[in-house]
Amino acid sequence: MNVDNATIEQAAADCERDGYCVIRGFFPVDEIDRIRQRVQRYIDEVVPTIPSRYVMMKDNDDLNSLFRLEGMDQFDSWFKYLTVDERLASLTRKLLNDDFVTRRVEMFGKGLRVDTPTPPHQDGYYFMLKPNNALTHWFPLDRADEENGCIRYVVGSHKKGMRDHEVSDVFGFSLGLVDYGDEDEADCVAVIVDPGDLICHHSLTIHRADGNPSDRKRRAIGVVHYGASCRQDKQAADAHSKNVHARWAQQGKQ
Ligand SMILES: O=C(O)CCC(=O)C(=O)O
Repeated sequence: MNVDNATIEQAAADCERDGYCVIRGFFPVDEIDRIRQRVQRYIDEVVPTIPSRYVMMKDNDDLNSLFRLEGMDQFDSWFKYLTVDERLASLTRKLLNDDFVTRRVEMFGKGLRVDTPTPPHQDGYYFMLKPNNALTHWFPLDRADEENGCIRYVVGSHKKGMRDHEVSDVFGFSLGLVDYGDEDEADCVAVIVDPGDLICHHSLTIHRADGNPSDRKRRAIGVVHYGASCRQDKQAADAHSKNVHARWAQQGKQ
């Protein structure tokens, strides 16, 4: 679909109020089919050729446990179209109230009966930007609902600033909120989406997801954009990334 102004305005109002927005039927279903095919090709042909830190599996011998493909646009130029796509770009500029630079395209997966949760976190904590103005587009390749680990947002949390995070023991998610509690959970809503739908969330919005005890996959693509006016503490961000990967390597995870 072309994104018309009314849709963009509504998305911006929702995102400003809640910290996230959902646009139903944003992508034609045949486009999602093509992306699924390219993800499969990526797994078959690209994954064997790239460093393991860009391919995260809970168990390296079990493809069903694959939960993250990082930097897909870096290793397969086909995915770059998502970083310049004018439908997403016009939405991003409006929601960030700024021009943008793309951080990366990634896949978030939850395989069948892989009951690993996504800890509550704010993306901005590890983006290390000033001001903290970034946006993630998250869209499902499979229906995502309460049974297979859909994303859950703490409504309005983007207005309450950055919270403290600590090292998370969930492999692949380096940090989680220190003090996520009942009050947060009371404001937390499960966002059920079908292939074609698009979610956008701000880098200060607290979000989490349950594991996937079901017999259905839950795969999604994430495209992260930073506001062009933000400055990143690159040294701190690189040091954090290095530490995290060293820790996972020590645990035999990479
Ligand atoms: O897909 C997930 O479970 C996590 C996604 C996420 O944390 C994000 O897009 O920032």
